[in-house]
Amino acid sequence: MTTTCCRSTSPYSQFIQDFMGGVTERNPYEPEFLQAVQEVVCSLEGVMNSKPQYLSGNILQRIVEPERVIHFRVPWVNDAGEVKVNRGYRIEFNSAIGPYKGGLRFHPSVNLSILKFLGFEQVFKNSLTTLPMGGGKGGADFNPKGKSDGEVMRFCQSFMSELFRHIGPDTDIPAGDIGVGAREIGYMFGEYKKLTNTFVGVLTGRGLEWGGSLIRPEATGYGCVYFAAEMLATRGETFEGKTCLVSGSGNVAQFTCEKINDLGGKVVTLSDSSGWIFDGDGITPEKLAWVMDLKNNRRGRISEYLTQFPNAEFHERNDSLDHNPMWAVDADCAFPSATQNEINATDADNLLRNNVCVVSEGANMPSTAEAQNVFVDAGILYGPAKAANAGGVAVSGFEMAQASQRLYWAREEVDDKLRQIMSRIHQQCVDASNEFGIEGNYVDGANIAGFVKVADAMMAQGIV
Ligand code: NDP
Ligand code: 2IT
Repeated sequence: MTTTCCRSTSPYSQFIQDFMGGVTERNPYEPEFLQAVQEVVCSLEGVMNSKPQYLSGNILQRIVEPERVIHFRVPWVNDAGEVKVNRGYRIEFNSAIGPYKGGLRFHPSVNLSILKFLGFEQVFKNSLTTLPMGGGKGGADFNPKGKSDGEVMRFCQSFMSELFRHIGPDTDIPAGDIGVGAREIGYMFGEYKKLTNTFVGVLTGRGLEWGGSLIRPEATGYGCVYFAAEMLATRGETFEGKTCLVSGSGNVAQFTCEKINDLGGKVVTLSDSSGWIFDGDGITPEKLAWVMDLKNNRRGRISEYLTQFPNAEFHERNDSLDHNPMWAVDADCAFPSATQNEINATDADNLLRNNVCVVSEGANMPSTAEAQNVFVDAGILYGPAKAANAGGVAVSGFEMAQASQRLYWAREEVDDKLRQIMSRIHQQCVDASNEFGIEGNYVDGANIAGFVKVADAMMAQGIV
C-alpha cells in the first residue's frame, strides 16, 4: 500500500503521507479500506486549500472513522442438521446528511476491510445522489452459492434476528449487494416484520407487492449506462454501434447489458467467478433473457451459455496470468460490474490499446489505484463507481419516499427521475472538476462534490 498521492507533487502530498500513515496505523490489515480512503483524500487538495476550516476542524480524521461498527455471530442449521456459524456486520459509517443507507453483501470474502471500504464509498455516493441519505454497509461471510432455499432462509432469519435491533426506517435502511437479491431481502424483511410487528420501509429492494419500487432492480445497471451516455454526449457521441465489454452476470451486469442494447450498442462479454464468455454476434435481448433465467432462477454458471449459443466462446478464469484477457477484447466501452479490483494496470493498458474510450463502473472500486491513474492520465471518459453506479441507491431513495407516502410511482416516472439524477450527478462531477482546474477528471470531480456536502453538514452539526 503506497502512502503518497499518485497525482500530486505539491506540499499536499506530504500532508497525505502523514495522514495516510495515521490511518494505516489505526486500520492495519485493511487494504481495501485504505485504498478507498487514499483515493478520496488525493482528490481533495484544492478543497482543503480553499476551506481551511476543514483542516482546523479535523474533518478528514473524523470522516474516515465509522460512527459505529456492529459485529455479530450468525448461527444457523444446514439441511444436514449441522450447526454453522458466520460473521455478520453492519458498518454505520456516516449519518451527517441522512439515515445510514447502503447494501448488504453475502460473500465468503466479506471482512471488515471490504465492508469499511464499501461503507466509506457509500457516504460520498449517497451525497452525490442529492437525496438525504447517509452511508452504511453490511453483510456476512456467508456463501449463498450451492445452498438450498431453506438454508438461505434460515441464514437470513438468523442474520436479521440480531440486525433488527440496530436498523429502522429512520435510522439505517439496508438493501442488496453481491449475494443479496430479491430472495434474501424477502426472507430478511419477513423476519424483521415478525420481530418488530411493524410493516415499514426498513429494507429497499423489496418485491413490488410488498413495498418495492418499480425500476429498483434495473436501477444500478440502467444508471451506469445513463452516466456513460452523459459522458459520451460531452464529445457529441452516442451508444449507437458501440461494442461494449461487461463483466459479471448478476444484477448490475444484466441490466447494464439490457440498457446498452436499448441504446443501440452491442455487448460481447459477460463473466462470473469461474470465467468469461465472448459472443461476437452480441448478447441480444433474447440471449440476455436466457442468461437472466439461468442466473436468477436456475442459479447456473455463465459457462452454460455455450450449451444454448454454441458460436460463443468460454474462457476459464486463470489466476496465474497477470491480467484478465477479457479486458483485452477489442471494444469501445467497458462496464466492470462484478467486484472490487477486477481491473489492474495491465488490464487498463490493454483496454486503452484496444481503443476503449469509455469506462463506466457498475461495481464498487473495480479498478485498482494504478488502473485509475492509467485511465485519468489517458483522458478517456472514465466514470468512477461512486458516480456511475449511484443509480441503484438513488432508486432506493425513491423507494423510501414512496413507502413514506404510501404511494407507488409509475415505471416511466421512476425511470425519468433516475435519468435526471444521473444527469445531475454527471453535472456535479463536471462542475467540481472545472472549479478546481482539473477538467475531465471525473474521479476528483465525484470525490470533491460528494465530500463537500457531507463535510459541511458535519461542520454545521458540531463535534458529535
Ligand atoms: P450479484 O451477486 O447479483 O452478481 C455479482 C456478479 O459478480 C456475479 O456474476 C459473480 O459471479 C461476480 N463476482 C462476484 N464476486 C466475484 C469475484 N470475487 N470474482 C469474480 N466474479 C465475481 O451482485 P451485483 O450485481 O448486485 O453486484 C455487482 C457489483 O455491483 C458489486 O461490486 C456491487 O457492490 C456493485 N453494486 C451493486 C448495486 C446493486 O444495487 N446491486 C449498486 C451499486 C453497486 P459468481 O456468481 O460466480 O460469484
Ligand atoms: O453499492 C450500492 O450502492 C448498493 N449496493 C445499493 C445500496 C442501496 O441502499 O440501494
